[in-house]
Formats: sequence, structure tokens, C-alpha cells
Amino acid sequence: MFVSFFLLWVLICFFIFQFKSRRPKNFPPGPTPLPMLGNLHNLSLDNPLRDFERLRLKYGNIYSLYLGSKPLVMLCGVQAIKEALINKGVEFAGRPQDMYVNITTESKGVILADYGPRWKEHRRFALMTLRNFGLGKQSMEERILEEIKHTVADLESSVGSTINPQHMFHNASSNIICQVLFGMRFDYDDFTMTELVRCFTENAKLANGPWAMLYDSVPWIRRFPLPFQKAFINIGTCQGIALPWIEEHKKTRVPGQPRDFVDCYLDELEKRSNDPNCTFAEDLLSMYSLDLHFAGTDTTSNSLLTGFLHLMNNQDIQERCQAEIDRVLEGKDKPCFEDRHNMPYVQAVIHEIQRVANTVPLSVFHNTTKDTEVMGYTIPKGTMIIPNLSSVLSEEGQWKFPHGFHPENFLNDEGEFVKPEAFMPFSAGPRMCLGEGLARMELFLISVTLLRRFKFLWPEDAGEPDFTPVYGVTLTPRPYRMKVQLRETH
Ligand code: HEM
Ligand SMILES: *[C@@H]1O[C@H](CO)[C@@H](O)[C@H](O)[C@H]1NC(C)=O
Ligand SMILES: *[C@@H]1O[C@H](CO)[C@@H](O)[C@H](O)[C@H]1NC(C)=O
Ligand SMILES: *[C@@H]1O[C@H](CO)[C@@H](O)[C@H](O)[C@H]1NC(C)=O
Ligand SMILES: *[C@@H]1O[C@H](CO)[C@@H](O)[C@H](O)[C@H]1NC(C)=O
Ligand SMILES: *[C@@H]1O[C@H](CO)[C@@H](O)[C@H](O)[C@H]1NC(C)=O
Ligand SMILES: CC(=O)N[C@H]1CO[C@H](CO)[C@@H](O)[C@@H]1O
Repeated sequence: MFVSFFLLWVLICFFIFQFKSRRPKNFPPGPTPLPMLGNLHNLSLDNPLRDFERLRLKYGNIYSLYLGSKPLVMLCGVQAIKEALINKGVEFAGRPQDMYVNITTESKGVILADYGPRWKEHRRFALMTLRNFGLGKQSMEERILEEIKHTVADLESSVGSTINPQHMFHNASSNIICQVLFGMRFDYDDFTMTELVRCFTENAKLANGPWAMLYDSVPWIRRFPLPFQKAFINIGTCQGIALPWIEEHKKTRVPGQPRDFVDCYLDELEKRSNDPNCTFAEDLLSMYSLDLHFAGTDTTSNSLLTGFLHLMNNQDIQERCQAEIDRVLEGKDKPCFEDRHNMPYVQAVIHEIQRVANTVPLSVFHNTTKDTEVMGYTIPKGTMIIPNLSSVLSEEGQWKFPHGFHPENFLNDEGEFVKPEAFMPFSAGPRMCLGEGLARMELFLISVTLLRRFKFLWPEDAGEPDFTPVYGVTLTPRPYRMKVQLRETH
């Protein structure tokens, strides 16, 4: 008995020793991993945020962990993140593969595609197509304003009562990107829309939830019918919706006259059909467009949800925005994106909303494409990198008011709008969010239109607001209700 225990112990020590000695030289510090499990035991699976904060206090702005046998490095603070993502952009521009998230999307989109020609070409194509969205005759701005009309109508029918805005904002941002991609919108109670939004929001929570962490750490459980299978089913559902849309586009399109993103891609495929090195392929299209659809839905709507939560609980800020909006838009029937230059206060408020919303707190995980170093530590090729964007958005020393909701963070003494370098809700470098332009346009036009027409109040019977978000790839405010009134000035 004693002997076998002793042998077991020796074996365990041997494994730990083996593991430790595999830790690369001059690797950032971190807790000692166990064989096979890595540091799984140091993290609480349902909300690891508190453990991460503890590790950061112990080891500093750059530390390492093991997810199973895979090493990962956490980067916190503006200095480390800028050095890695901007100064050494290409070295940090990979994405980890063979992980839960990669497998659910088969790496076919842009978000999770590894660094390489296919990612590069698809990213460039998406950026260009979104920018030139003079697709057809309507500009991006007009498309957004068109969708806002439906949101306004929805709110008008709720004047005097209280509503839960969660679905409304999700439906609106989903419709905006859906129009761009597929050239169609849905009624807010359409089943297809409901299904898509459900899959997107569920997967955003699953993707860095406890089951995903187990999936990534312990490969042999992957085949079991455990809750992580849910994301695969959801992706299947989305594919089932998108594939017929694409078939329909192929039948009805007129080459050279694209109506939307899918048409543009089909045109591009034709144009390049003789190029043997072409990375474009028809079977990539459905996942590619779903990728963009997903990226553009949960992010924008959660930023808006956070925004209205804070505006309701800071009536003075809401009123100051409304005064500025009324003044600048006097005599006009709708805002345009250019108006932002005349609205420094509204601009500051929207940026502050993005700062506190902290919508994508850990960015999307990166992977090093070659051996490199950060802050004096060595990081080998193939190390997973987690840029902690929330640490930058609330970093002491970078902000006048790192905590709480203070639009003054984005105003100088003259009341002009300024953007500190630590403002990186869209991340930075070659992998930076490619929907930034669209997202900023949506946030501005939606906030301005709604604040101009309505007053938003925290319901008297709602108790104290809870600003702590629900953890996920995207942070979501806890469900809340809002009371809507028409403004007298209208
Ligand atoms: C408020 C809204 C949004 C926020 C806060 C946000 C934030 C982010 C962040 C933090 C990343 C990760 C960057 C990195 O890996 O370092 C990202 C990537 C991405 N975002 Fe957004 N995003 C928003 C809206 C959108 C929209 C509307 C689209 C629609 C097209 C979009 C498309 C993408 C894509 C395609 C990527 C992957 C880029 C790549 O890997 O090369 N995002 N976003
Ligand atoms: C990680 O877990 C090990 C073993 O349980 C423990 O000794 C160590 O203190 C933990 N480290 C941290 C930073 O939590
Ligand atoms: C990171 O990228 C390297 C090559 O660029 C690749 O070999 C490695 O498998 C990737 N790491 C992970 C965790 O997927
Ligand atoms: C929006 O979508 C949700 C489901 O995602 C649905 O339940 C809701 O009724 C829709 N409409 C509105 C006006 O919120
Ligand atoms: C395709 O790639 C190869 C190798 O990179 C290159 O030699 C060739 O010229 C390329 N062909 C075309 C048509 O671009
Ligand atoms: C990121 O930084 C924030 C703020 O410092 C901290 O609360 C959080 O735990 C950190 N997350 C990780 C994964 O390090
Ligand atoms: C680049 C890469 O390794 N991608 C992998 C992501 O996951 C799928 C499984 O669905 C693999 O086939 C890919 O090779």
C-alpha cells in the first residue's frame, strides 16, 4: 500500500517536473500548472474574472497560464498591449486553432481565421465592401436611418409604459448588418430573426464559458454529448438559414450590379476564377457572412444597452445631450454622421459608454506567429495571447476618472472632444475590429435619434440599478426595463 502510494507520488512529481521544465526560458511568470489539466484548478469555471484579477495582482501586467498543455499569456495595461498588438502587430496577429471557437466556425470566417493570405484577403474585402457601401444606391448611413425608423415606431407604441429594450436593440443591430450582407430585413417578431439572434447570443456566452474551457483543456472529452455541443447545433441552425439565402442570391443576381455583400462576393469569385492562388471560395461564403453578422449584432446592441442604462440613471447627462442635439439639429428632420463634429458632448458620452460597456473585455484571443518578446519576456511561436482590453479601459493613470460613468474623460478644459490613447474597445493593430466604422455610425445615429425624440427614465418600481454585467465573450448588462416618454420639444 505504502509503496504504491510512494510510486504514485514519484510519478506525479515526475510529471510536474517534466511539465515545469517545458516552460520556456524567460516566459512570463504564472502559477505552476498540473500535468494535463494545466491551471484549470486555479480558476473558478463559472466566473474566472476574480481569479484573473488575483493573478494580476500577484504577477503583474503580464503573466502566463496553462490551458491544458497549451500556454497562454495575459497582457494587461496600455503599455504591454500597445507593444504587442501595434509595434509587433504581425507577430501577434495569429488566432489559436483547434479550439472550441475555431471548430464551431470551422475557421472559415474572418474573426477566427489564422494569420495568412486567406484571412488577409477576406479582411481587406470586408473592409472595402463595408466602406464603399454605396452598394446599390443607398449609403450605409441611409440604411441605418431606415432601420432606426422601425426602432422609433416600436418605442412610440410603448410610450408611457415600461419595456425591456434588450430584444429591440439586438433586433435593430442584427437588421442593419443583415441588410448590408443579405439585402433584407425582418420584422422584429419574425421567427428567422429570433432564431439568428438567439444563436448569436447563446454562442457568445458559450464561447468562453466553463464548458469551452474544459473543451479546450481536455481534448478527450470533445466527443461526449456535453453542453458544449450546443454551439455546434446553433451554428448548424444558422447555416440552415443562410445557405438558402445564398442560393437565392445566385439565382437572382445581375453580375456587376451587386445589391449587397453576398452579391459582391459572388462577383469577386467570378472575377478571380482564373487565379490559381485565389483564397475566395463559394463554400466559405455562408460562414464568412454569418461571422460578420454575429460580430455586428451582439457587440453593438450590448453597447447600446449599457448606454441607456447609464443615461437613465444620469438624467443630467441625458438632458445635456438632448440640449446639444436640439441645438445642432434645429430645423433638420434627421441627424447625419457628420453632425458628430458639432456635438462634442454627445461624442464624449458615446465614447464613455463604450469605455464602461467594455463590450469585448478580453478581445478575441490572439496567437503568436513567430518567436517574439514583450516587456522583456520571451514568448515562443504558437502561444495564445489574451489582450485584456478592460484593463486598459479602466487603467489608473490613463483616465481622469477610471471608474464610474464620466463623459469628462473625453473632454478637455475647453469642452472639446478628445480621445485618449487608452481608448481601445475595438482593440488595436492588424486584427483590430473591422466593423469599427459601421459600429460608430450606428451608435451615434441610434443614440442621437432616440434621445432627440424620447426621454428615458428608470422605472420607479425597478429598485437600485445593477451595473455588474453578465460575463461572456461580450459583456451584457443584466436585463432591465426602461420607461419611455415623448419629449415636449417634439
Ligand atoms: C460596439 C461595437 C463593436 C465592438 C466593441 C467590437 C470590438 C471588437 C474587438 C475587440 C475585436 C477583436 C480585435 C482583436 O482581435 O484584437 C473585434 C473584431 C472584429 N469585429 Fe468588431 N466590434 C464591434 C462591432 C463590429 C461590427 C458592427 C462588425 C461588423 C462588420 C464587426 C466585425 C468584426 C470582425 C470581422 C472582427 C475580426 C477582425 C479580424 O480578426 O481580423 N465588429 N471587434
Ligand atoms: C494554484 O493552485 C496550486 C495548487 O492548488 C496552489 O498551490 C497555488 O497557490 C495556486 N496559485 C494561485 C495563484 O492561485
Ligand atoms: C498558433 O500558430 C502557430 C503557427 O503560427 C500554430 O502552429 C499553432 O498551432 C497555433 N497555436 C494554437 C494554440 O492553435
Ligand atoms: C426581437 O427579437 C426577440 C427575440 O430575439 C423577440 O422575442 C422580440 O419579440 C423581437 N421584437 C421586439 C420588438 O423586440
Ligand atoms: C501563385 O503563387 C505562386 C507562389 O507564391 C507564384 O509563383 C505565382 O506567380 C502565383 N500565381 C499567380 C497567378 O498569381
Ligand atoms: C482584466 O483586467 C481587469 C481590470 O484590471 C480585471 O478585473 C480582470 O480580471 C482582468 N482579466 C484578466 C483575464 O486578466
Ligand atoms: C487552421 C485550423 O487548424 N483550423 C481548424 C479549425 O477547426 C476545424 C474543425 O472544424 C479544422 O478542420 C481546421 O483545420
